Amino acid sequence: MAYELPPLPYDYAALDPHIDEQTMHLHHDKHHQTYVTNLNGAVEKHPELGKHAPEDLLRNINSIPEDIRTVVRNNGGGHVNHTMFWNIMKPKGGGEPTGKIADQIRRDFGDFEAFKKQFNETTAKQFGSGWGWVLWDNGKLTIATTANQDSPLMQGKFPILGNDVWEHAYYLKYQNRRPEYLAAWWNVVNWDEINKRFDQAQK
Ligand code: MN3
Repeated sequence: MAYELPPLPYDYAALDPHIDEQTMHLHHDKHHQTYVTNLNGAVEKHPELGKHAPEDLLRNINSIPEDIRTVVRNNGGGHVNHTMFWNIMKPKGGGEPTGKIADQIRRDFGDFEAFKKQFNETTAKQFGSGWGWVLWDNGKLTIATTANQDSPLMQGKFPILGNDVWEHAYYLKYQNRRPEYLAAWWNVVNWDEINKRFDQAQK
């Protein structure tokens, strides 16, 4: 198999009470696994693609053979988005941003509260399934959403962080209350990992 489901970097119950154990099991073991399985199925038809990092498949989505392009877009996107997602969270996370990303947030948004408010409001409004993003875009941080599993990498933008607003990410605990999930999510963000991604974005 070209691609593999990475293990969750902490226990399934570790993000409780903000994200419950059952949601983490279904989300990681079922949803993420399905994206990996479907991506592998597509790449089997063009095995030469399987030696590339999944991020590179997305960056070059327009050169993926047409017969598998949509499958790679949806499932390669799902794989890359979720791999990032598990890593930018941690138990006992949250708090104020630290390091270089804290400075950049101040520069581009004034303060953390204003940044969070803009992210939460923008992401709450994403119609249907998708993601809210903080992107590194031409030397500044911007906030955006994408539908489905579309990755900002397909538009040449680097995702510094993203939150999953598919209902599978929050419905068991929060039902239709997406804004409540968005507000709680900041309690589990991993600023160390987000700083690593910020460094990577600038390379
Ligand atoms: Mn998801």
